[in-house]
Amino acid sequence: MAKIVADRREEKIAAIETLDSRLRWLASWIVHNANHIRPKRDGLKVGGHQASCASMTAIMAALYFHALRPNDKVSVKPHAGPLLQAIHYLLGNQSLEQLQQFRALGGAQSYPSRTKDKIPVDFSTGSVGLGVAITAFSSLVQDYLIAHGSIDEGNAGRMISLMGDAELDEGNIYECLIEGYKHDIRNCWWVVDYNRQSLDSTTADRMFRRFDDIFETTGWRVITLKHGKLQRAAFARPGGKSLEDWIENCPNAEFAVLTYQGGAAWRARLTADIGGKPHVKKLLDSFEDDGLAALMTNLGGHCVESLMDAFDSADDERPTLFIAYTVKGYGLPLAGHKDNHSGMMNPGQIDQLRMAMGIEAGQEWEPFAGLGGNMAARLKNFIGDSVLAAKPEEPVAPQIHVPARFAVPSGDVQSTQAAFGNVLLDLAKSSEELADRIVTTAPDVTQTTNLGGFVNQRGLFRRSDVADIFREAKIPSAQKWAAHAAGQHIELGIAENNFFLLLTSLGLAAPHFGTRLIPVGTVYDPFIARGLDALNYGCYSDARFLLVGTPSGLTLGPEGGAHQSINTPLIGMGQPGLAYFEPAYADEVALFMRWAFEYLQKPEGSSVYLRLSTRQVAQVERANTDWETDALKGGYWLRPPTAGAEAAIAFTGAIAPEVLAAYEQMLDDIPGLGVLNVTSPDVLHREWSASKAARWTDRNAQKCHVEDLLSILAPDAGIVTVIDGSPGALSWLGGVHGLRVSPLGTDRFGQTGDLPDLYREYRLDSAAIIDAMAALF
Ligand SMILES: Cc1ncc(C[n+]2csc(CCOP(=O)(O)OP(=O)(O)O)c2C)c(N)n1
Ligand SMILES: [Mg+2]
Repeated sequence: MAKIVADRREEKIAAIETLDSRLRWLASWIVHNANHIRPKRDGLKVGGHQASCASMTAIMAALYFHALRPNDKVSVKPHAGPLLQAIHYLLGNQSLEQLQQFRALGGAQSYPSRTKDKIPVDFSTGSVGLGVAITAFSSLVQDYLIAHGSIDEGNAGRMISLMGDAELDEGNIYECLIEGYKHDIRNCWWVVDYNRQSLDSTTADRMFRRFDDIFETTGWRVITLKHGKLQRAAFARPGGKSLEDWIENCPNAEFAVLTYQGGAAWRARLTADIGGKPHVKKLLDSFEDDGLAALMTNLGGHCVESLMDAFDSADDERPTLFIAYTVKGYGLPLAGHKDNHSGMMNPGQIDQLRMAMGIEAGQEWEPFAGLGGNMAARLKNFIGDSVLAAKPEEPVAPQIHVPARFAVPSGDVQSTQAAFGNVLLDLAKSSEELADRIVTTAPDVTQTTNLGGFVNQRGLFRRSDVADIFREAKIPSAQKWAAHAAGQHIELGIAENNFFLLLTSLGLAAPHFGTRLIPVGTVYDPFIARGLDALNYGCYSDARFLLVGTPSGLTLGPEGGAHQSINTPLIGMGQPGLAYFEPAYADEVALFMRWAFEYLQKPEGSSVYLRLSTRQVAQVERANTDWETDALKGGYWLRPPTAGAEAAIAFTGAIAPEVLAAYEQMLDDIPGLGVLNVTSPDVLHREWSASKAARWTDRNAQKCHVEDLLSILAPDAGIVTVIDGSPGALSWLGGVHGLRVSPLGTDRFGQTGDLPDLYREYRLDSAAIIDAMAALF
């Protein structure tokens, strides 16, 4: 019995080793084809990373064809994209055409992409570090869903990152470790392709071993795979200890140089350094040059058996870091060269590799070429029987009902931030399913962004209960801060990267886990910039969430220049996958939130960003709800102009009172003057530019809201635009019908002050609006 099991394991190792080299070939060939065979029209290098792929073939073969469980999700380092493509090609999930079009329009993407690739991609990658940390947050989301009864504990998958070692330089990794420790994350693996090379060069030796400490400190188990079984066998032989010690002390750069130079160089160097020690010469002499090179590069990350053993040994839920020593470019003539990151084999070198693989010319794309009929058939079966082959497609989670209207928070004078908190509070008190699916989060700004009401109702989330010590001590506080498994607010420390990655993970719960969550995250508006790449990453992954940037702008007054956001409207406009709205009034907040909860569930929808303010603004009387349709399209006439009017003020957000005051003062002089409330510079501009593009594409020409809105004005009318933010967010309005514009807004750093002073200084007050209008005429 034991023998049969052992034989099966031997067979499995042999199959995975064959896959290992097959993946090395296919990834090399995909890149080679794109660069050297596919005709080029622009003379540009296509690129691709043969060395980064070769570094990781055994790791990926052992993970996907041995360790993977049905519910595991894997994030693949960007530069190993071709390997993931090759794996799915072998499985029959990827077409030859896609591989031949690698890095071409419509073909396999350079880096794994959830939205653009035809193969299943669990996590997009590209911006190093983010694709790693996302797995930790997804394991937290999985725990949330387990605690809330949506996933059976027994069905928990592992969230796995296959990462490059240079990703360990990204600060977001450590922010994530700290947060992960606080939340006691589990079922998370990071496997480091520890080739000790980044893009520029070899990495510093001084960090050696420090990573163990850092990860262990934050609750991770660290498993280091330094040596393959060939090396371990050699170390056990006479003289082996000296060899082991030599490797242990060899600096990264020198190891890389010798790897590149090959067997003879290894021999010369080892002989010089340790040849005089007992038995070493005999040990070295027992290997031919090629054999010696193979021995010296037989690191743990290239040894299928060691990898399988390591993966098997982590058979619990503890987060685990595998440091798998590798050689960048392993098995290729590029191995070890410090410039190999974007280095590529030339046609002669790829030919040699092909011949070494036993693949005949013309058979390069044949998945199992050169293996012989029996072996090919067995390998095909082996792949077909794998867990990966049986993985179902991502689920499509049902949509969650959104009530037809949200009640408008009452109050004649309100801020949009308070209104946001009150709408959420109403929901929290309701029995709507929507309310149960909302998950709120904030990077240590829960209370100051008005999430507190929701949190008091719904509780903080922790896998195990955490008491509210202040409450138990009967110290008065408006906040209930107890945490439990049913809680719906995930509190984060101040780290905006973590915040956006958590929003991303929550926003992918539907496709990842089959349960839709409605994430709502609040952040101080200026600090969106701190997590901007992670926000972009979330949007690129098509994660769906409601982002609330608040408070914003100079309107923050005494908080001063370090907290007053200026260019976030441009971020809102420029960011694909994120619809930006900036309401002025509480009823707009209720309208946009309701719309957002629906829109972020739609297949063709996106995430939504609300830019809010703490400024108390007198609310306007509404005669009816007619304004709502236009408000959702990006703008409505708050004070409609008369036909042929000579002027209008177009504004966004919290400076509404200054705008209305200026309007009152100018109305006598400018009869028919209009006030346009631009609720979304983003949606308005996007639709305008799409409608212009439509005439050149095959899409049906769209009707354009901003053209409609402005067409009522006289052909030579003037517009004053005003926003508490970059004036460029609105000044483009003049281009729609060629109207003259006088743009107001902030394009200098803010400073402390009260609102009258600041609005005067930065020309956001009604006097400035009137001056700007006068300048137009
Ligand atoms: C945020 C970010 N900065 C820079 C780059 C450019 N870049 C791509 S790969 C790389 C180094 C990768 O080294 P490593 O992670 O060790 O990967 P490997 O050696 O396995 O190729 C850099 C700097 C990037 N993709 N993302
Ligand atoms: Mg590296």
